[in-house]
Amino acid sequence: MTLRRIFRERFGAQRALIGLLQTHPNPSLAEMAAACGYDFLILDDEHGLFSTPDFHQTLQALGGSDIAALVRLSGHDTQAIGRFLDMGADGIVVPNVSTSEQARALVRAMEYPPIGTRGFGAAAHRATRYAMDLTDHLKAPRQGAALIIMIESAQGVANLEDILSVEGIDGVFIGPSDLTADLGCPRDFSTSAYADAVARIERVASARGKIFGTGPHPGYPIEALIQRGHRLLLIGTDMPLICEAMSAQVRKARACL
Ligand code: 3PY
Ligand code: MG
Repeated sequence: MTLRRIFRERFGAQRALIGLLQTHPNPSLAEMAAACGYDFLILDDEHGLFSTPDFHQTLQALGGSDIAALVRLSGHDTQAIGRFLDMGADGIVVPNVSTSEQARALVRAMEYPPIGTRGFGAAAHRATRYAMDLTDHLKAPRQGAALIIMIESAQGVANLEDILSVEGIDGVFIGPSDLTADLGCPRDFSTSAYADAVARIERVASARGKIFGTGPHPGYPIEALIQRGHRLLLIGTDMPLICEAMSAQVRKARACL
């Protein structure tokens, strides 16, 4: 995170933000995403293959760019939040948040004591330009750090009002695959249970003034998502995107044979 690049401030603009999920640890790939103009990149510790040095080097590769670099945690490890913020992540995405107790612990992990539980190590890391920005950082440690929760279960949908009443959550992502699985119909996006869950998330997040979004999926194309108020649009994942481009190229070449 640089002082110039504060992801949360972009939530105020009404424009939708478009992002990519990166699962393969490669700083050049992240650099390419920045060059291609995505607003944000989520480096994935839930399903991705990043080691700690991979995360660090990938965040370093984005240091000079305007893209916001978020990390999706592998679970609810509150210690990991401080570590990724120390490395300079612009935000944290947390999978499958389903209760206000979980939300409270996550928010507290974003703050230093006495408000929160974040351990102090920022002075040794990129987040403060190795202590050169320490004074500013200590004045507003949360300023550069967004917290986005994912709703991926029926319990999370039912508890969303309570979850969002916890001060300090900036936005909501819907995880369509895990949510449909929890509803008993993995990746079937056509059921009324799923439609009701999505509509409820949209309604509650809007009423609480929180930015929300998801990725386009069957029945929910990007145009419909924008029309329904989604402003965090995760429009692709690195490996399927590369695979798609490769397949299209091979198909095109074969058609000429
Ligand atoms: C899901 O669909 O479950 C996701 O987590 C999308 O990233
Ligand atoms: Mg998921």
